[in-house]
Amino acid sequence: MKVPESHPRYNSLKLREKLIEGYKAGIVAEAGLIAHGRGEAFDYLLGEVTVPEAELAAKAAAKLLLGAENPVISVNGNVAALCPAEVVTLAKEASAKLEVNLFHRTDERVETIIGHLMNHGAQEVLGANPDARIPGLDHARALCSGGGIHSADVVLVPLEDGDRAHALRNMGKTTIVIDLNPLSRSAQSATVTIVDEVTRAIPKITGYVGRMKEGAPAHEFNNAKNLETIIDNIRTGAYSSV
Ligand code: PTJ
Repeated sequence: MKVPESHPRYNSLKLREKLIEGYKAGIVAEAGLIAHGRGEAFDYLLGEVTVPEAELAAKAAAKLLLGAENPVISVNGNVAALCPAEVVTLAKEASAKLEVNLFHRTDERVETIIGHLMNHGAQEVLGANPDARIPGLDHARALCSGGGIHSADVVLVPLEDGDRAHALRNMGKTTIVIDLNPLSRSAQSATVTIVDEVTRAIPKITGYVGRMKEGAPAHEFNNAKNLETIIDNIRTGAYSSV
C-alpha cells in the first residue's frame, strides 16, 4: 500500500514500513516489530516530536562522544532498518566505531546487518567475530569485540530495554541511551538518556557534534533531573497530544 503524504500518521507509517522491509530482509528480529510498537506508544505521549529535554540530552551526548577516546555506536536490527545512513554519518562525524550487537543473535543476521551498513557508507563494522564478553550478562548481547564495545570508554546504545546498559556502566563505561520509554531499565541506568525516537535523535546528535566541533559551547546536564522532568510532563500531559 502506498501511504499518502497527507496522512496524519505518515511518518509513523513510513517507519513501520521500514521495519517490515527490514524484517523481510533478515535485518529485524520478529521481536523488533513488537519493540517498535512499545516505542510508538511512548512517542504518542511525547507528541511525536523531539521534546526540549531530548534536545538537552542530545547536546550532552554530543559532548561525551567528542570527548571520548574510543567511542562505539552499538547497532541492533531495529536501528539498522530504521536509520542506517544516519548512524553511519554520526559514526563518521564523531569518529566513532560501529559494532553490531544483537539480543536475538544469529551469525547470519549479524552479517546481513553489517552488509546493510556497508551499503550505506560504513567503512568498517565490528561484531562478526566477537572475542570478548560483557561481564554479568547470560545472553548473546554479552558477545562483543575487544577493540570495540569491550574497550570503549563511551558507548551509544540506541533502543533496547534490558540489562546491557547497566552491565556497561558496571564496567566503568559512560553510556548514552536512546529510548522513547523514560522508565526502561536502559533509560534509567544511562549516563545520558535521550528520550526520543531514534530516527529523530541520531541526526540531532550529529548536528550537535558538528556544531561543537566548530566551537559551539556545551551546557551543564543532569540526567536524573532531565528524566524526572520528562516523566512529570508525560504524567501531567504537558507535552502536546497528537
Ligand atoms: O535486533 P536485536 O536482536 O538486538 O533485538 C532488538 C530488540 C529491539 C528486539 C530488543 O533489543 C528488544 O527486545 O528491545 P525491548 O526490550 O523491546 O526494548 C526496546 C526499547 O526501545 C523499548 O523501551 C521501546 O520503548 C524503545 N523503542 C522502540 N522503538 C523505538 C524505541 N526508542 C526509540 N526509537 C524507536 N524507534
